[in-house]
Amino acid sequence: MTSHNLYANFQAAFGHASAQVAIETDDGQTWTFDDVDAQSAQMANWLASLGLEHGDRVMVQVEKSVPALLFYLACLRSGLVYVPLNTAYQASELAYFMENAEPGLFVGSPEKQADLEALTRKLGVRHLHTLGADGSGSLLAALKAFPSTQAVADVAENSLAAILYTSGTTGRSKGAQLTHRNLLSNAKTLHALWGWEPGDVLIHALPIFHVHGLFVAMHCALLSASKTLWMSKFSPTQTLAWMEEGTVFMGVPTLYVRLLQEAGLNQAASAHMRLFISGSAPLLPDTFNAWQERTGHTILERYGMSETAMLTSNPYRASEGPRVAGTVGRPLPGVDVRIMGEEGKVRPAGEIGGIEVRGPNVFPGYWRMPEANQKEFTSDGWFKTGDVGRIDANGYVQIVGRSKDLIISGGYNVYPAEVEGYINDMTGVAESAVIGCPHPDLGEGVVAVVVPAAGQSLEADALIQAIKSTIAGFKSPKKLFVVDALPRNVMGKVQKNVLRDTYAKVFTEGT
Ligand code: MLC
Ligand code: AMP
Repeated sequence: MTSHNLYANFQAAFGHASAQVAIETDDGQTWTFDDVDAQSAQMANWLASLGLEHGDRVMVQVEKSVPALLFYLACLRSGLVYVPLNTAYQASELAYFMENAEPGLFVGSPEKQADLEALTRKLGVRHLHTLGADGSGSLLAALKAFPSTQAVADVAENSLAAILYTSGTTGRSKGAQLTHRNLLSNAKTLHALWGWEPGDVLIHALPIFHVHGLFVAMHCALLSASKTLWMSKFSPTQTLAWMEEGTVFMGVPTLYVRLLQEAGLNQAASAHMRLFISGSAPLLPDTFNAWQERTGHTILERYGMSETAMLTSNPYRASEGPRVAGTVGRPLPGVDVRIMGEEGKVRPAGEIGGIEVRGPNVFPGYWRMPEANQKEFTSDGWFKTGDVGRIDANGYVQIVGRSKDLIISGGYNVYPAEVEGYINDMTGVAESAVIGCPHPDLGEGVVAVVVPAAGQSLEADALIQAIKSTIAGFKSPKKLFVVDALPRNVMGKVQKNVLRDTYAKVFTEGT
């Protein structure tokens, strides 16, 4: 019987390629598949020595590095629950995640050691270790005494592999629990659907604390024992240079927009590539068309989310149909997608409604949030994505909007209610509204509209700086307007659509 442990499935794929290069970094370091297995085993043995048990959470907020990836694999092979956090989160944002997930171990950046010591001590986190992008910190130093073989833990297929913090419509993030089965089923489906083969070479440009860079990209490469060209941080020139050797690239739309600004991007430069995949945010048809014109490649757009991993994909093989701009393709094999009307009836082809999903990829629910689970799943077991769309007569899903109040900036999710909460707490602020406006580089840019408290005056730039020093930079408003009052409807609700119209051109025309 094959193992339910996701890592054991990767390990099985390494067999024929064990001495080959698994990962090569932009500073020239390499790891073979044997190295990946041995070093993740060593980390797993160290984790066991800390007394961590199956199901314990391990929270990680570290810069992108190969050891950080190996540490994720070590958690999988130990049956521990990996909880990655965006490196942009500041101290004020961290406490909530620690309190909610109650990790047995927190791994952070060496530069933040002092703050983290205070926080973990206060919140009763048993172990704190550090891991720097350059290999510094206590984690790698602690490994030396441990053997580099380990028997991959047996897990039940519904054992948790990871918790990803997402959403927060009420101002607080929810931990999406993902099981080994969720991740393995999705990885196997994408691996087959997108035609992965051992000779493939992945160009890896995304961060590794989200579904896209960690699960979609890395799981496909590991399952096919393909080489990964590993960028510490997205660089258009490095990406272009690696296209000579690479075959698959995955990016959020902003990466494609930035690559299109490279004069060297053309058919010859991308001739070795087999597949360009986009997701995490809407790919504008203009970008899709410009890419096709410049490179001769048609970007494959797919759709997913933290709670469900991938849901739909445009076709890979021409025999399965065209890749259509402005659509996210058909439901993946084994995944059901339906469009639900407000009246509670499934909508026919072509009609717009809420996108709902069911399948082995769909998470079992949010960590310790029974009310949210009650609300976000239907009584017959479908998950409500919060996205609004239609399915056309050919079965292609088109996302036309979101019922959740969410901004996607450069592929990162920003929840207006959360940002408004921080702004409203600032001195001199009466209230605020945060919206997303079209942005040529980021897709949507964060804009805040703020009303001063009675008798107070506010200065936009100073307020932006104050917000930036409190919360992650990507959530901070790029533009802020001080106004006397927010527009409201007769019910007293802020009319965000009016604000979005008013400020629609702030990033494109600067008004
Ligand atoms: C960085 N900054 C951003 C930003 N990223 N601002 C808004 N939106 C963003 N996405 C700000 C920083 O705070 C900083 O501000 C300045 O930009 C420079 O920071 P940087 O780190 O040097 O930025 P850069 O390298 O240019 O990063 C841009 C980016 C990055 C697009 C490369 O954001 C990125 O890697 N995005 C990918 C996100 C991703 O992987 N999403 C997948 C989610 S999974 P200042 O003011 O201090 O200068 C998912 C499910 C699915 O959604 O379907 O896949
Ligand atoms: P996250 O919570 O970070 O996993 O973000 C998931 C959300 O990203 C989805 O609910 C969608 O709103 C959005 N998303 C992902 N892929 C696409 C896509 N290809 N087109 C439009 N939106 C997308």
